[in-house]
Amino acid sequence: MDTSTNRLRRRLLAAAGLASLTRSAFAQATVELPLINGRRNLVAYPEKRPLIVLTSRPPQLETPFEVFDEGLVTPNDAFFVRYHNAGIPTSVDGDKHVVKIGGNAVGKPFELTMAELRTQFKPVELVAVNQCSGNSRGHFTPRVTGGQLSNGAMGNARWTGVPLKDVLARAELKNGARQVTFDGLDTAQFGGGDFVKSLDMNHAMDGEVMLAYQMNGANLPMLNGYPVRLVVPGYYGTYWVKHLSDIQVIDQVYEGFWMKPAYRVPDNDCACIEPGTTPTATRPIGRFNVRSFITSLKDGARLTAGRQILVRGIAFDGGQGIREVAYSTDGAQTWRAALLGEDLGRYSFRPFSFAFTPQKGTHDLRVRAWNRSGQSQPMEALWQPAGYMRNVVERVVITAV
Ligand SMILES: Nc1nc2c(c(=O)[nH]1)N[C@H]1C(S)=C(S)[C@@H](COP(=O)(O)O)O[C@H]1N2
Ligand SMILES: [Mo]
Repeated sequence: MDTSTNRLRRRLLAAAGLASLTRSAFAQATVELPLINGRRNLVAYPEKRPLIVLTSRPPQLETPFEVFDEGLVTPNDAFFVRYHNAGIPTSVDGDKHVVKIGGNAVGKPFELTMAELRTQFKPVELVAVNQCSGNSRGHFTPRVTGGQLSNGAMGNARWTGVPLKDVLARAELKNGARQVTFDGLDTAQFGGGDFVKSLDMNHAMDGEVMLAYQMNGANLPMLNGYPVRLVVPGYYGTYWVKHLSDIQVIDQVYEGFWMKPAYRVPDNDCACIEPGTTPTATRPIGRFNVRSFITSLKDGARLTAGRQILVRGIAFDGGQGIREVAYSTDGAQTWRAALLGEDLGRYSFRPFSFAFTPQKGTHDLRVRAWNRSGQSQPMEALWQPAGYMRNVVERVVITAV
């Protein structure tokens, strides 16, 4: 029997349900990055788990740092996202998409569908880190303008695709060929210029630069460049053009906005200058410098005194491969060698670990990597006006109680 009490109760329950639904739909999960003004929203974009939002138009999403401790390869749904212009594609028909190959240094312009790209060339696979030039920019002191990123604008994936060299081999290149330009489907809507990047001819033909259509064995997520993107192993993400649609081989050095004045670094050995000064000469940003991070401990963590833990981390560089990682648990006074883990190739994250038994008190942990040509990381952060290429020896301070 439907008594008035029951009816009332049902209505109350419905109202309560609605209230809790409303709360969960609108409650905003946030994270606090270790930066001034570091509070960010966590939002799940299509094909992505909740990621750290830097901007929403266009989406710029950072990977929560814990992800790098989950495995050596960054899952597609956690991989960071970077765009410059607001006109990004939100759906692309992979069966109709074509990549055009042309330019004034090409004898025979042609087009490739995705099916042709997949079937007419021999596919290659490579594990490689993609890292934004501005990864960690928010940690610069003095601070610099630009996206205030912490350390999550990087990721390591297994890329499958076709060497650019094999594609260009069909284009009847002319002797005067000097550079290759790359354009994707996104467009500039508020000025700034279409996002177009270029590589020197010998770099484009090195056999490693790749037109990738798979990431970790699946189609590229839309936000990471579906259906095909450029992969430039060892080089900063700015060259890894997404939704690739137009390749041109040209007889000169391309100097569009995103090659000049954007994405340039001081033209000296450290790619750095005195804070607050202006570089005398610049060059296009190039390969990654050496970096290493502890992934299993957060700065400020509390541990149990006297109990041994295994500290884990990752290191990478611009393609020489990591030769050694050293660690210090006493604020850089003494160093020992960490144990290197699985080697997925010289462009991949390289895992390392070391055992540590903290005594009661505070401990200043550092890690420092060397690559196979002896390059390493500075103990004090270098500075440059665009906030690119940060690679200081990181510090994680823990307390054991
Ligand atoms: N089409 C297109 N490709 C692009 C960009 C862009 O704005 N448009 N940004 C580049 C930059 S600066 C970076 S760091 C990488 C980031 O790759 P991801 O978004 O897949 O992580 O994409 C590169 N490719
Ligand atoms: Mo970038």
